[in-house]
Amino acid sequence: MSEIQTLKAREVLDSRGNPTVEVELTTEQGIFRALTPSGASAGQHEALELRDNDPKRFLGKGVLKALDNVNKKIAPKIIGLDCCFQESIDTLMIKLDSTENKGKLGANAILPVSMAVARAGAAAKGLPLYVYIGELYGVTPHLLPVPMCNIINGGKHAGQENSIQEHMLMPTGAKSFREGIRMVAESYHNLAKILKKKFGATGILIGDEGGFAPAQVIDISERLDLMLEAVAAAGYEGKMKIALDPASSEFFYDGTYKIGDKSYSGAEMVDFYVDLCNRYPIVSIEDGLAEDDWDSWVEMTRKLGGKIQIVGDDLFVTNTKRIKKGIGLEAANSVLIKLNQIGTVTETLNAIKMAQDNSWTAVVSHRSGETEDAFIADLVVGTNAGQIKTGAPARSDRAAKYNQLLRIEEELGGDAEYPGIDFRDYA
Ligand code: 2PG
Ligand code: MG
Repeated sequence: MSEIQTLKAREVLDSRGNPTVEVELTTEQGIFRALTPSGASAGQHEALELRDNDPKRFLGKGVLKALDNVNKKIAPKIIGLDCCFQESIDTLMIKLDSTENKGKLGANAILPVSMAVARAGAAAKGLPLYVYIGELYGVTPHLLPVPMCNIINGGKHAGQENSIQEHMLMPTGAKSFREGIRMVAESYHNLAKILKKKFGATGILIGDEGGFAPAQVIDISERLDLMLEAVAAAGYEGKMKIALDPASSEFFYDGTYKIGDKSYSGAEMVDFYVDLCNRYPIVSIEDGLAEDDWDSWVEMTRKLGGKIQIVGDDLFVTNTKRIKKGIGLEAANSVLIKLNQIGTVTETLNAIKMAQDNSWTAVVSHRSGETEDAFIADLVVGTNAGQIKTGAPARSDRAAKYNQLLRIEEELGGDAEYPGIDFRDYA
């Protein structure tokens, strides 16, 4: 038994310079902190991120109400409880909130408490966080993830409208996570050289997730050609696959998708992806279709699901109700996992479990607004999920996760496994 002695929240900054919630919890083992990330292309069905909407502070983005909810509503209920009771503490907070979408307390108040409780629980048992998460989840962690590294940022993350959001490299030809990260970092630096040469200083401007955001390159084929040129220049031709997150809810208007100056119906979007997959080594497409365009999702999975991974992010929002619907409809074959879309560690583990129990993959993900908190690195290994999406191999908000994975791989030693090209077989 290790009692939660104190719990308090403070307002700190995220990677975009917006306020976010940090929680600090103490037990006899010490101080445990956790920070909440924040999305930009957030789905409509996500749990609520509570903002103050006071234009005098942080342009309305302050989180003082969320702090109050931690300090005055959650803390009195949680102090004195055993930090090893993750599920009952999460359930208690869900009940205390009592809404479907964490609408009263805010997911940004509940989640960091849930994460800090997990850290305290791990310390109480004397375990590294990923091993403790493995205990909660019911597996022995051994699988390092294949990273999806976003080296060209578009869409909202780059201040662009009607543009594909994420262009990612997956080092599937690596033998280990460490080697994979090196391959990606070297390709990233080669891309910088190519962009600088072509476009000068504006070619290497950076987007929210640390990837390059060259405003001159809007066409998807041109973007992918540049990426493959960088991969070849780094000497990794054939060893790297491509994953995309168009985040298409952002360019979906009344039944029509708009990319650049072109318009597409749902069926035409699917054909657009079929054509791309015939021309490029694409192995995964996330949110190729909008968050409620279920019919087009079913069509895309029918046409491409045998060949590539079809990942639902805004479609599922880490919510088992929506994932269940997707499984029933065969609307995808993979779920993106974001802790703050649902708001507790327990519900996040349940979402991963539902995916894996149905032979779907689960891709653990960061948000575009991140912090130094690397919880998702432990989460992805703790569930043997096998894939992580956490931005470019640059900027400390992104590198923090990759660095924690390097530590975990080292610690696992001979027990560590890297799935490489077989990343979908581990579901
Ligand atoms: C996404 C995410 C993370 P955001 O769409 O998958 O890459 O972006 O956090 O802005 O929703
Ligand atoms: Mg997404």
